[in-house]
Amino acid sequence: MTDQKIYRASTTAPVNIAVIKYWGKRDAKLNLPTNSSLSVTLAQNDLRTHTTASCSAKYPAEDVLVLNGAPQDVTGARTQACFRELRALRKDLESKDSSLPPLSSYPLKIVSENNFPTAAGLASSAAGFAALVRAIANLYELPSNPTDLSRIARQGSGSACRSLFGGYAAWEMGTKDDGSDSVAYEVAPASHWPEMRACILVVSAEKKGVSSTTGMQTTVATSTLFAERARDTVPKRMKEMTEAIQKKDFEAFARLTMKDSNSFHATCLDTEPPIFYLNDVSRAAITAVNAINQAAGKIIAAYTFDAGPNAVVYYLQKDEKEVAGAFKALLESKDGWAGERGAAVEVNS
Ligand code: 2P0
Repeated sequence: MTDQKIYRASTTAPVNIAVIKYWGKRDAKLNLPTNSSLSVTLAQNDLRTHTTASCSAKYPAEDVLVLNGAPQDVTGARTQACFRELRALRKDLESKDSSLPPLSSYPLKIVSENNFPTAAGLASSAAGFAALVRAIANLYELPSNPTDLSRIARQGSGSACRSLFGGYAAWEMGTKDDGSDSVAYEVAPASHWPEMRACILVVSAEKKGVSSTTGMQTTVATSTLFAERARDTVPKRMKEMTEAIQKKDFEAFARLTMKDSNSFHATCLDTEPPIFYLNDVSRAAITAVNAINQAAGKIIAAYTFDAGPNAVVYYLQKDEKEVAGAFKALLESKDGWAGERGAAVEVNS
């Protein structure tokens, strides 16, 4: 008799915001990067993807993925790579234990919900693929640890490998052609530096103009600044940032975060044709952070921008009044920052 059961597992994965940025692939098929990167994971409750993976012999034959209520194409190489790798691991378990139900041969149904705007430069693909991979790994009862899973999630979206960790996570670029050493690991848990806070200024919740995948490959092909960044700048900063986090040295963390965001956006500008992710409101946020730091007489706030105009500002809880307070005043006073466009989301990291 056919197995009538529906097997199910749920998980959530958080958004991560890089403080040392990933930009550039040396292998576009396997999502192998041209430099290592390091991120801070935002609090699970605030910005996350919730995913339920299920499978059943009685499901229609095609795998299904539904995101925020809308069916998605699952035939793309990235999603297929994740499904294929996870099924192979499950099949391996099944071949060793004949009492296990043959879930690897059942159609999958994945249902995901984001609680933040998709494709607005808020790393939705990172949380999305991390949650998808972990939900299926849980469904298949795979004995994999987060670093093992990060190798699979990376093939869905590069930055997804870092969202399998809380706190501070690094993605080691690796050197092997098969990508087996291009994985993420924990630099420090969130509890190591519980005073860290992040404030997100949603300048625009619209889909970005140039996708990361296209943008970064054009940068690799045309920017001379980029080559120096990948070769010299980032390896040095990875070490310095790791040390800043280990020592809980906020000034060093903040300075490196802002420098690396500037360096990443400089390589975008050095791309042919140039890529502009920042807009006037983003630049106003940079000016506001500089003014906050100047007024404090030291660095108490750090901005960073991904492939979009939204600002993420890091600060310590003790400086909440000065930092979040200054932004609140700015949100209320400046034209174009009112209402939805100026929404500030505060998160613990
Ligand atoms: C990062 N970004 O490190 C950098 C900083 C954007 C700027 O990772 O092609 O969606 O799926 O591997 O991960 C955005 O790129 O690109 C990104 P794919 P991804 O967070």
